[in-house]
Amino acid sequence: MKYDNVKRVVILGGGESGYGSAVLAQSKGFDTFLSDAGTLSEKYRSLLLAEGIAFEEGGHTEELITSADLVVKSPGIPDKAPMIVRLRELGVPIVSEIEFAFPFSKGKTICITGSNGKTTTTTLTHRILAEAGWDVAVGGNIGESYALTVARGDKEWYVLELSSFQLDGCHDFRADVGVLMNITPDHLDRYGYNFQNYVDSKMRIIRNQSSDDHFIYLGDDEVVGREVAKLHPAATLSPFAKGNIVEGVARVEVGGRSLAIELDKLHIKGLHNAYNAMAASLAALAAGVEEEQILSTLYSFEGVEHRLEKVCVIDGVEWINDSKATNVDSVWYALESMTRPTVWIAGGTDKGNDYEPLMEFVGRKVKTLVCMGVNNSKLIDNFSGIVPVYNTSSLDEAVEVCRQVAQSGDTVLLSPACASFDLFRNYEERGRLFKERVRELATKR
Ligand code: UMA
Ligand code: ADP
Repeated sequence: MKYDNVKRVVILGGGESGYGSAVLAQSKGFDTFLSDAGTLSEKYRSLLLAEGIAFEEGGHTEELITSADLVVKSPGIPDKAPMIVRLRELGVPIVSEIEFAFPFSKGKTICITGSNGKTTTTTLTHRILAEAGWDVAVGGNIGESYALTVARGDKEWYVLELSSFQLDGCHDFRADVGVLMNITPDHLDRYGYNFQNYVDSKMRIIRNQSSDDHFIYLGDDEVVGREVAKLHPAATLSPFAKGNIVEGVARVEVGGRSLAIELDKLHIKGLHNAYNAMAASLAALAAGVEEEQILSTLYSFEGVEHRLEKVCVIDGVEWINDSKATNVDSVWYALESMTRPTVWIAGGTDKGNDYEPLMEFVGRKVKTLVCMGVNNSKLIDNFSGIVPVYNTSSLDEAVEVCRQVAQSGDTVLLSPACASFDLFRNYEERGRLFKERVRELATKR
C-alpha cells in the first residue's frame, strides 16, 4: 500500500475538503490531526467532535504539523502560505485531498475540469450514470468532497469536478475519463499572474493517463488545442466542437459508438450548453452507458441553479438568473444564447476584466445595461455611449430600474461578469436574493 510508512497524517484547512480528508484518514487508522488557521464553521467543528478527530483552530501550531509523515492541503490554501513554505523547506510531503483519497478507492473516475462549465457538465454526467442505475457518487469541487464519499463506502464510479487547485497537489492520481471544458484566464492571482501556469495546472488532468483511458476536450479552444499538440496525450482523444453541430443536431462518437443530440430538445440553451451536453455524452459513452439512456437524461435535464436559470415571466418580460457568471467568458456565452432584446445586469467585484469580447453583443442583443455594484466605473466607461447605462448600487435599485425599462418581449438577464463580494456573501446569495425580488414583483402585479 502506498501509505505503508505513513503514521501521522495532518490535514490543513477544516472546510469541506479538510473535513472529508480527516474522516477518511481517521477511518483508515492513521494518527489524524486537523489544523485550521481561521475559525471553523459550527458545522465542521461539531462534525469533527462527533467523529472524535483531533483538531485545532485559530492558527497552525508548527510542531503539531511538521511532525506529520504526510500533509493533506485544502485547495483554498495557496502555496505561498507560510506553513506550506515551511513544510516544503523541511521536505514533508504535501498532497491534495484528491491525491490522498485516490488509493483508497477501486472506483473508476470521470474527472471534469476547465474554466467554465464544470458544474453543469459534472451534474449532467452524474445524472446520466445515476439514472442508468449505476453505482455512482458525485463530488470534488461540487457538493461533498471526494475523500468523504470514499470514506462513506466505495462506489464503482465517481464523477468528480476538479478545480486547478485540486489538480495541483496530484501526482499519482489518474482519471479513467478526463474532460477538459475550456481554458480561459481565471484565478491568476494563484498562478503568479502567469496564464501558462494556470494552463499547466489544468493540463494535469491528462497526467498518468494511459491508452486505456479517455480524454475529452473542447476542440474549438485554441489553448487546449495547442497543449494537446504539445503534450501528445496517451489516452483515446475525443474532441467536441461547434463543427459537430449540423442543422441543430450535435453528433458525438467514441470508439465506434455514436449519439445524435437534437439541441431543440434540450432545456439548457446556448452554444456553451451544447458543448456541455456533448462533453457529458462523450464521457457517458466512454464509460459504457447505453445511448438511449444518455438521450433520455439529456432531454429531461433542467440545468443547475444560478446558471442561466429562468425565474419567471412577468408581463411578457422573461427574467433570468445567471449569477454564477463571474467572468467575461461565461457572460459571452450567456449573451450569445439570448434570443430577445436584453436588459443586462452586470457588476460587482471586478477581477481585472477585459470587456472587449462582449462588445459584439452590446447594441445588437443588449438594449440596456444596468450596473449593480459598489463601484461601476469600469463598466460605465466601457459601455456608455453604446447603449443606455444605469448606475445602481443595490439589488433593489437594479431590479426596479429593470422593471421600468424592460418591455414585453424583452429578457432581463443577471449575468454579472464579476465576483459578488461587494454586495453579497457569494454568488449563491446574489442569485437567491435576485429570484426573491423578481418573484415579489410577480406577486405585486
Ligand atoms: N485555511 C487554513 N490555512 C490557510 C488558509 C485557509 O487553515 O493558510 C482554512 C480556512 O480557515 C478555512 C479552510 O481552510 O476553514 C477552507 O479551505 P478551502 O478554502 O480549501 O475550502 P473548503 O471548504 O475545503 O472547500 C474546498 C473548495 N474550495 C476552494 O477551492 C476555494 C471547494 O470548492 C470544494 O467544493 C471543497 O474543497 C471540496 O473539495 C469551492 C470553490 O469555490 C466550490 N472552488 C473554486 C471555484 O470553483 O472557483 C476553485
Ligand atoms: P463552473 O463550475 O466551471 O464555474 P458552471 O457550470 O457552474 O461552471 O457555469 C458557470 C458559468 O459559466 C455560468 O454562468 C454558465 O452559464 C457558464 N457556462 C456554463 N457552461 C459553460 C461553457 N461550457 N463555456 C462557457 N461558459 C459556460
